[in-house]
Amino acid sequence: MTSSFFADTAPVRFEGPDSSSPLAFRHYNPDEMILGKRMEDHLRFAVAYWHSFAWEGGDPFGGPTFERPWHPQDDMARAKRKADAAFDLFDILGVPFFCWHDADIRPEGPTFAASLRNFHEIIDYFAEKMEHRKTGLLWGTANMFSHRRWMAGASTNPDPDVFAYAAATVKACMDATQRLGGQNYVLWGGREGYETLLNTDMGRELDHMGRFLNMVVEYKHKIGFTGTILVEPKPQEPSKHQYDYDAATCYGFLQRYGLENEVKLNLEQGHAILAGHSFEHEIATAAALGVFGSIDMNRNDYQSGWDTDQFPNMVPEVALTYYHILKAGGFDTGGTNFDAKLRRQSLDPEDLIAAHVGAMDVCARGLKAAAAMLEDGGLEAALTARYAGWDTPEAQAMLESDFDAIFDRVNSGEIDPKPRSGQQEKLENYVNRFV
Ligand code: XUL
Ligand code: CO
Repeated sequence: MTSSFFADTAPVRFEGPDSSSPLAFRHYNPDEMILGKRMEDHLRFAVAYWHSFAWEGGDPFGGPTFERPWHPQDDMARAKRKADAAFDLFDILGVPFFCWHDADIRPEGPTFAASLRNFHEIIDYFAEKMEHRKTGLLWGTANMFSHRRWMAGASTNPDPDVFAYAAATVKACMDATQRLGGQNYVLWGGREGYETLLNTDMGRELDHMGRFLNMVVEYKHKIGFTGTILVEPKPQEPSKHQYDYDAATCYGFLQRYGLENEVKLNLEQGHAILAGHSFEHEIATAAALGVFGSIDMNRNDYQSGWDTDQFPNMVPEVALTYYHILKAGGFDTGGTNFDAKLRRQSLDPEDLIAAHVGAMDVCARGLKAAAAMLEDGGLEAALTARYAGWDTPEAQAMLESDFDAIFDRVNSGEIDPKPRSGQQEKLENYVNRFV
């Protein structure tokens, strides 16, 4: 350990389900084999730098509560102190990955060039730390939503100078992501959306966003970045309406701009809830469309109607999440990023460790339940039985025929549908045996 922020806490160990230690893994056992693969390699956990280290604990009614030794975050010495604490947490948790926005890791300077100098100094500092560690970079991204220059959007800004600033920012962040061996590069819309149509030319803004994302892909190929480009859907907040509303909307956008084979999706549980979907709906949609990439794992409050970014703690929900991920073939370059933050009263360094330990355990339990359901095969057998009619030669031939041919078969009485039970309760009971 290099910093005293976590009071030299020892690495958290797997102690098994009966351990009563407050800081032990009861279910997350990195080397345990699940469906022929190590648990660590299935889950691919990442710590989110922003919530865990950059967020100061403010809310719309009150300022910072955390008062970390590296707050306020306006100089390089404190940025390095923050990095020291962050890498200590990565070591304590033994996580394989972390993620950042440029703005989380470096102080903003008075000019673009000054901010970039700070950024490069920190990326060098990270690179040095990463040489002797297992923790790698899952993804990098640019914060193009906090500073006032982004208030009317980045690539969708009515001012072309902001588009240019966004392009230069993303170029620098992609370069740094590649330098640190990042496995993906993420673009979350942030303020790519609008407050009112009264001042918004939506068609033009979408074209600019489509061109911008094409520039990202062109640049990826130019520099030979081998990671995946990911877009992260969210329906609203901070914009009243965000263009990357949900998985289906993003897919339509990617197709419209010729990007459906170049870009995949980073899906977030809380964003799915805000869009009126379950998380597994978003994952299954992306998988069906061939654009599933990675997840931001958190949990939303079902009552509050805003993005609460809580650490996951509900095993049945998480089990269905990983069920659909396993069904989709698991993660390739993606992983499970904890885009989750403490509650603002959780002041102690140990709260930050406990939040991650609990979340990793919940995900491990969810993964084990999902794998057990897949191995048992009950849900898949029910699906096969429900769609069995489609496996007949007559049904397949129908898909190749036309309305007139189908009409004749129905009209002659050859076809007469017999409603059958969907068996939802039986299937729900089945899932409850595993969670
Ligand atoms: C915002 C959000 C972001 C993205 C990265 O709601 O989830 O943290 O994951 O910009
Ligand atoms: Co996110």
